[in-house]
Amino acid sequence: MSNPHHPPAVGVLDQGPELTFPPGFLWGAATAAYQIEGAATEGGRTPSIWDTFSHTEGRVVAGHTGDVACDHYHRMPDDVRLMAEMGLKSYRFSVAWPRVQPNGSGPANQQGLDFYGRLVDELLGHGIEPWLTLYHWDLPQPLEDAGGWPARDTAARFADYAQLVADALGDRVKYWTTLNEPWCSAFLGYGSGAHAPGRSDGADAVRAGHHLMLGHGLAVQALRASRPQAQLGITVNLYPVTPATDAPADVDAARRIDGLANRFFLDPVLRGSYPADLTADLREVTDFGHVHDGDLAVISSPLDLVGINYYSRHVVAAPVEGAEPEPYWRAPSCWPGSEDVRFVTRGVPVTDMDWEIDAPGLVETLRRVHEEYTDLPLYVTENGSAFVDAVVDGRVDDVDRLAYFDAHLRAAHEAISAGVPLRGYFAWSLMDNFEWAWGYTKRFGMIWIDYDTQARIPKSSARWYAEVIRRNGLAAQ
Ligand code: IFM
Repeated sequence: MSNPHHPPAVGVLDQGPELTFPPGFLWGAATAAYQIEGAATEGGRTPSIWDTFSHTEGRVVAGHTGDVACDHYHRMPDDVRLMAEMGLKSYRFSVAWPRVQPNGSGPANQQGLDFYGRLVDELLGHGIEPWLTLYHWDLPQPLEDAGGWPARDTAARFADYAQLVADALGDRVKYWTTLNEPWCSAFLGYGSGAHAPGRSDGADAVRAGHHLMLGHGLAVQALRASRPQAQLGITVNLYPVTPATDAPADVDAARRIDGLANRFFLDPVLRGSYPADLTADLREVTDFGHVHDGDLAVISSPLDLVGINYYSRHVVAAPVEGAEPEPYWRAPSCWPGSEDVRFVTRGVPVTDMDWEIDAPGLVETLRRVHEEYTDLPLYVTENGSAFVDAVVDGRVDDVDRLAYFDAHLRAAHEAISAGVPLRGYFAWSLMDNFEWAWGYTKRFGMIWIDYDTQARIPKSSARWYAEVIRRNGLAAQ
């Protein structure tokens, strides 16, 4: 086993004093529409940028697509039953924009809305709080054809779509996330091109990031007006960024990457401004002429909560001659204005994504957001790990994933003890699914999916998590 954190074995959680979480802590699991639903051409759904991208040769490992995925669209009641058996208090899912508003504009597609209506009712019927994400990367293809997120109009289209969803589901859904991980949509989608729509232009990536946040702000205003009881937030993927050494050049590299990865979104949304050092770093890339008067006031519209997705840490250094080729998320084109910063591998244990396992980084991240940015309730809206799993005698004993969750839940508890108003935690992911450019080759789920038969097998981590939820905590080590 490659993970140094050895949690108590499944079934022996009953010993020792408890690390108890606050009453009402929202224990959940998360998924996203394109990653699990399948039924890509059913019920009036039209193509998104991920349909186009995954059907383009060479974009996704082994030519995998989300056409069928976990077939959740047809198996939804069974999947909700599995959630209930785990004792989940909440389920975070996303709505596929092209399913409910084909082509990204115009009237709603009732069949699409009905699917999510049935999902919400099924969840509520099992006592599970629905947590709805409006945008988890599936932009309707016609909107991309009209310019995509680098085009300002896409922000207005997003707010219209948000309103359609709120009109249909706002009577039953309390928790709303506008965007999931806008860094990925902007910098992987339009910077490196590793994600859909696969474009690669630094200025477009920066514009996309701004218009995503503008769409978020417009959607918040629309939802706030029509659904005043709703709890509204955004989900950002954050990383502690550490310089490899104390050398000033390494410290400056960390400042730059922190600017692009974290502060690019945190500052506009929570402070209503772009950081001055970031705009200076991007001077060669864009003059920020796409930022109109009043945009930042819209972007910083008041929220009720902040969602944080945490997976790993970035360790960076000043450039050196002849640096090695980098994995996709370190590609220079992801980091306009900082292309020559070097990402450093420390040799600590990694997941199957090659992401360093760094649970203390979760404490750092949560404390930073609370101490530097906001008193709002925080939620870990995603945290999890890919590992290579195997079915042995009908069971999947995913000890590494279980250890990852265990270590990060201890970190979450530590953050709460340090005063962070952390109100919930969503494991990523409920089930194995389509891991974007990696297709089905990376497994993040607590539930194993057999993609040939669509059989589901709850892994050891699912049973362990069920026990954590039942006792609202873990045994202290
Ligand atoms: O699978 C993704 C998810 O869609 C967004 N957050 C990170 C996960 C793991 O890469």
